[in-house]
Formats: sequence, structure tokens, C-alpha cells
Amino acid sequence: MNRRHELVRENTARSVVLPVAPTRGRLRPLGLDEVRITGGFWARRRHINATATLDHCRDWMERVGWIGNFRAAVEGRIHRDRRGREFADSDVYKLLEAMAWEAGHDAGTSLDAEIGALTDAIAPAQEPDGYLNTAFGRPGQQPRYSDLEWGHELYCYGHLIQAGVAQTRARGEGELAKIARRAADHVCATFGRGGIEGVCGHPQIETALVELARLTGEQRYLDQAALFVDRRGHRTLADTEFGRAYYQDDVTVRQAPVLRGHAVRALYLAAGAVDVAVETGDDALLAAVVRQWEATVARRTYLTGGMGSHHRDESFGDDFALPPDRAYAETCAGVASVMLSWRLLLATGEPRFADLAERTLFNVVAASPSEDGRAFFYANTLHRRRRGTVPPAEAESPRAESGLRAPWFAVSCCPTNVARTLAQLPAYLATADDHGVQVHQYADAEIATSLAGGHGVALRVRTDYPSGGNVTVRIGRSPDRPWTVSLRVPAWTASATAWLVDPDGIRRAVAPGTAEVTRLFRPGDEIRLELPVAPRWIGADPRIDAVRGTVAVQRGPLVYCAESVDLPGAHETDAIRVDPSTEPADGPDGTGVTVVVAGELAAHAGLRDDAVWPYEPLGPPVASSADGRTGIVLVPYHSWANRGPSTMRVWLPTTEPDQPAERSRPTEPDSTAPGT
Ligand code: FUB
Ligand code: ZN
Repeated sequence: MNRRHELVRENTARSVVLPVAPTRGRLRPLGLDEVRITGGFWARRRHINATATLDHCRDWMERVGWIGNFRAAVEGRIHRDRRGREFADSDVYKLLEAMAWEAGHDAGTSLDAEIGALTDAIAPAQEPDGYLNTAFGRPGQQPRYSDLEWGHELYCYGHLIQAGVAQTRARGEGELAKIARRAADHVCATFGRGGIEGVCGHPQIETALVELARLTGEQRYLDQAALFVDRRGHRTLADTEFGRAYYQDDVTVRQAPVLRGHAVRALYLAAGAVDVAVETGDDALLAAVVRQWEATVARRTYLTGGMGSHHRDESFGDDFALPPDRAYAETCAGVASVMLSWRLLLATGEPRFADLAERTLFNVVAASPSEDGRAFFYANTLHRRRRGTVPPAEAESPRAESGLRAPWFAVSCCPTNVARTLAQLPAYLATADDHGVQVHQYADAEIATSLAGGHGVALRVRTDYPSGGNVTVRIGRSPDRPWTVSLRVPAWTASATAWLVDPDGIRRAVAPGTAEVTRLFRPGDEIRLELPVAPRWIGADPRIDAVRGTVAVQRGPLVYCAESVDLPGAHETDAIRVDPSTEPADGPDGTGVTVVVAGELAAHAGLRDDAVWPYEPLGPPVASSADGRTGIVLVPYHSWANRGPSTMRVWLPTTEPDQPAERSRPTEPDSTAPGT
């Protein structure tokens, strides 16, 4: 038995329900059978995901014909009847992946039947050599692999393979896994050495093939993934109006200094490169991706964690080109960013990767779905100037950009990506190593695993996070030897003190990074982490020209925004100017944050849509409190547009344009904030 098989067996002995299962790396992930989220912010969202979003996605894909495409392929009418974009198959697979992880939490679930029904629709469409795609290759369609630039065939396989891996890990190998395996074999036979020397215009197959290698112990899937990573950047894809950087085929992964081009593609590719680097022990490749992550986080990331500022090609902009009102920040890019950071965290153990994952989860991934889990943001702007119009309830929304969440889109990659992320979310909370357990994300949770030597440990996490900053970790089970509980101290705590209280009641200040307690724990022992979540102003690097003279508010990990529904009168958010000399404060009812406006709120009232020149002398303030200091309430960004059409902004203009950046930079050395 080779090393790979041994490692597969090792992982299997501990947990099988692992979304990402590297065989090497600093930290060992925990499976969905080892971590349960039991309450709070994420439990609510996960419940809605399981009880509403999964059905919603399936119903829409039946309605718009994306599931029917498989039937049409089998019945020989696909050239006439195919619906959706060339990558529509992938959303059926992403839904299947989400269902599989969800089924992994709940043994008695009816999801097995749902997975079975969808699999039955897909299976007959697979051709004898493993090829499976409803957009190509049949009479009346373009030939297979005739459009690697835009065709998404390998991208679709990637999602199929991920679904097959999820099903096997969550429920044991079933028909879906067999379909996925046949497709992967077909890919290796067709694109392996001596085959087509190409890559897919949309990376995604790389992570999937590595995960299949991890699952099966088959080296050839890893080799194929490594081949795809190394082939990219050699200009095998045709040039486009966006340049080859659009699909990362301009420069090799090893040479690229920063993530560029289409954001989702760039992030999926980087995640796949990390997977390959970890499995092959390629430290140079890992270091290259770490450098790209650093440059991207420092210069190409929104305060929310969102990535991508070009609508035209859904891509990253130049360094510091982060206009809030043109933020694309696609939900899928948020998902992909979390995937990348998670892999880097496992590989290196460095908490900065969990910091960015937290920022992105709370302010991009959580912002996308509506409260009922049946509508979604695709793009996540940081500034909405016009109130949105209500998207069609019965038809696909044509555009990604919207002021209100839409039930479905003509390109509907985001809803199923949110679904599969929330379904696997518990696995992102904690890890283990030979010495103990590391908690990276805070939620009410139960964690049970075994350390080296098979010593069982169990912890219970209780917290009001993110509205409060108290986290209590109670030991439930502990071996008769010392071990370590590590807690991430978020980078955003840098401007105030965080405290750790050990089981003896000794309280010490802890710096951003990791706080550890090592001892012979007894069941019932408690560790407390006190994180300072008071609201604070955030300034931006002045090179982000688009937000000069503005400030934002963050409270704990949550970015806040002003929404017109919270403003007095009929004012729009563009009328706001705030006074940064007064700190933001918690609102009286505990839901929002209050900031003081600079008295001009009403001076800008009645902005005219028919104005021909966008500048005018300021009128006098016409409405303010007696002392001229009106307070307005800000709400968490993730919750905006849940109360109907509104205007919204995260970055708030001030009276003193240069002050905020000067004020905040020395006190906010947040490793995941732009410009640090
Ligand atoms: O191309 C497939 C998906 O559709 C991409 O990841 C998204 O950006 C959207 O364009
Ligand atoms: Zn998307």
C-alpha cells in the first residue's frame, strides 16, 4: 500500500464527511460528523438553507428546464429544447453537492430520495465513454471540446465530481459517485499526456480532481489536476476581448504576482493550485499562491471581503480600483475566496486566512440569501444609489446587478453556491492537530474528535457572536494527558483589547492571532474569550480613490451600512455626511449602530433625477436636532434590502476628508483589511 492509501485510510478512520481532506498540512480538518452548529447566526441560516433554499433551487431548475436538459439529451431533442447557458448542468451538480452535505448531517433525511431522483435524470445522459454534457456533442450541437474558452465542459465535470465526492463521504458510494468517477476517467483519458493539450476557460476541475484523488487514493486524478494547473498560463486558450488574463491563461500560476481576471475563475484556480501543492509537496507553488493571496487582500479586496470590481467581465480591477458603487463582488467569488482561504489555513495554520474567511462569510456569503432563503444577491455592491425594482417572481432575472435579491437568474451560479457552502459550513469552524483542537470561527457548536493516539476530546462552544463577543468553550471529554485548545483572536480586535480567561479564572489580554490554553483539562473546565465588538470607524487607504473622504463602520466582524429606510424623512443615503469625531455607538434597541451626522442631511434632500450637472452649491441644513447633531442608525450590511427597495451605502462621506484614513490606519492593523 502506498503512502497515499495509508493517508486516505488515516482520514477515513477519523472522519469521512470532509468537504476538503488534504493528506498533508499543518492542520487536520474536522468532518460534518465531528462538528455540529447548534444555534445562533449560522444555525438560522443553515436551517433556512436546508428547509427552503434546496427546494427552491430544485424547483427553479425544473421550471427553467435545466434539469429537463438531461431528459432532452436522452430523448434526442436536446439540440432543439436545451435551456439555460452552456454551464447550466453545473448548477444541478452544485445542488446535488449541497444536498449530499446536508444529508451528511441528518441520517433520516428525505434528501437521499431527492438525490436519487436527480441522479436518475442525469445518469442516462452519460455517454459510454464517460462524456456528460447537455450543451455539446450531440447531433445538432457543437462538437465536444470545440470551445474550451467558453464551453465550460470541464468546469461542469468539476462540479459533478465534487457532488460525487460529497455523496460518497456523506452517504457512501452511490450512483452519483459512479457517474462522477466515469466522467473523471474520461477527463484523464482525453486531457492527459498525449491527449488534448488544453485547459478549460473556467477553472474548477482542479479542486475536484484532487478531492477525488484524496477520496479514492488514485494518483492519476492528482496528476491530471497538476497538469491542468501547470498548463494554464501557456496561452492555449484563444485571446478574448478581455485578454487572456480573463481566464488566467496569460501567465503561469507560479509566476502570477496577484489574482487577476475573472474573480471566480482566479480564486477557483488558486484553490486548486493549493490542493495540488499540498498533495505533491510543492512548496514553491504553495508560496506562489500565498503571495497572490497577500497581494489580492492588500490591494484588490473590498471591506466586506468581496472581490471583483468590473461588471463587464466579472473581474478584479487594478490595485486599489475598488469603487463601492461599482463593486461586483459576486457571491460566487466570496464562496471561492472562502474555499481558497480554508485550504491555505489547513496548509499553514496561519489565522490570517481564517480572518478573511470570517469577513467574507459574514459580509458576502451571508448577504446573498434573503431571510426566507428564496432570493439572492448575485453582485454585492457597497453603494446603491437608486432604489431597486422588484425582480420578477416567476421569471429569471436577466441581470446580476440589482438593488433587491432575485429568486433566480439567467446565470444562476450564486444560489447553488450559497447552498453548498452553508451545507458544509460546520466543517469550517474548527480543526485538530496532534496537540489539540483549534477553533477558527465562532458559533454555538459541539465539537468531538480524537487526537493522536485515538484520545477522544469533546468541546461545547457557546456564544452570542457576532452580535456579542463572548465565547465560552466548555470541555466535555478529555484524555488523561495535557492538550491544547487554541482560539483565533480576530485581526479586527487590534484596536481594542481581547481577553482570555482560563479554567482557573486567570484573565489575560490576548493579541490578534491565536490564544492557547494547554493543560490537563477536566470535563466541565471552561475557557472564555472576550472579544471587543464595540462599533468602530474604519478608514481606507487613500489610494482607494473612490472612497477618499469617507469612513465605514465595523462592529466585530460585521460591516455596517446606512439604508434609506432608516433615514428620517424621505432622504436617500447619498444625503449623508457623518461626523467622525464622535465614535459610533450601539443603538438603543441593540439592533443597529448609531452614528452622528454632520448636520447636512437635509441640505441634500430632494436630489433631482433630471439634473444636468452633478454639482451645486450646498443649501443650508433644513432639518437637524436642536444641537445640530442628528443620529442615524446603521444596520449590518448582510441584512440590507430585506425591508423593500432602498438606497444604501457602506462608505459614509465625512466633513473632514483626510481625517478618517489618518485616524484609523495606526489603530486598525487588520490583516484582512485593504492597505495593511
Ligand atoms: O461561468 C460560470 C459562472 O457564471 C461564473 O463563475 C460566474 O462568474 C458566472 O459568470
Ligand atoms: Zn455566481
